Amino acid sequence: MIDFSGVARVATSARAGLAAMAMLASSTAFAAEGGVFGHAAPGQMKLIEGETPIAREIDFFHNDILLPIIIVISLFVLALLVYVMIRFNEKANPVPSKTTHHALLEVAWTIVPVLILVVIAVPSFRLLTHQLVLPKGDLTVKVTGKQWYWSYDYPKDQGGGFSFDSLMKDEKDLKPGDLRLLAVDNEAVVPVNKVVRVQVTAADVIHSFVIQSFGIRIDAVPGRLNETWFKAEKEGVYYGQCSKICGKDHAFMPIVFRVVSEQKYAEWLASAKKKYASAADRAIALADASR
Ligand SMILES: [Cu+2]
Repeated sequence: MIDFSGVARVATSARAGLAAMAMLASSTAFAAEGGVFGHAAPGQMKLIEGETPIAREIDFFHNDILLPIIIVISLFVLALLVYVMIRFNEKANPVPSKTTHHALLEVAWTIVPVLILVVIAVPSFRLLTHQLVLPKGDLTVKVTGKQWYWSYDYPKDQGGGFSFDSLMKDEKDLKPGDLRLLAVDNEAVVPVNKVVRVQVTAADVIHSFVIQSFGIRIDAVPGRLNETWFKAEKEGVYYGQCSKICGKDHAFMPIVFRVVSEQKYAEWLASAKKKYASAADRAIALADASR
């Protein structure tokens, strides 16, 4: 999905001119590298669209199984209520029946909901199994929730051996193409079409690591390592957010994963190793100096 917020701004702002054109140009350049996924669109009614097999299964379960059943049940209950109001009001039915039990009716309204739940349980358990039985991973990334940002660890045996913090960009630091409240200073990067295992924990309070386009929602709990996975099939930028009320800046700890080709990932690994290793060295040097 391409971000059209830049286009909307052109239409509404009289002094948009050059700045907006620059924004459009850069967002098309951005789109050429892959899509932008996981942010709400203007007027959006449905879930954010899924971009992995699991996320699509969630979409199917919600849109094609749960929603039709919910609509039918709601209409049925509404019809019963309307019927009761018309047929059994005081005027239409002055002498009420004294019936208190009806065996067949009671059996029916117990059995029918059970059958509905059994029908829902089959795809529900299948989906849960696909989510919770982790396939063999090509790559593991460890994510730690902190008040109020995320830290990412790339293990050494996979060419990593560094970690970095990822903080939301201030409004004044936004570059063209950056989404307000979603863009971060350091994005996590993963290769396309690889099974990425994500280990999630927290350092202070409970957070929740959610990237809806990946179909991931998992709690980040201090002292506990939760694990989930995704396999991104398209290159691009995927946005997520902390989804547990975790403190005053809960709304300002977005998650950004950039999915790139394998070659670009290798390039990023090499540069990230230098960038974040030197940052870690500096921190150690500072700590030593302050002793
Ligand atoms: Cu949080």
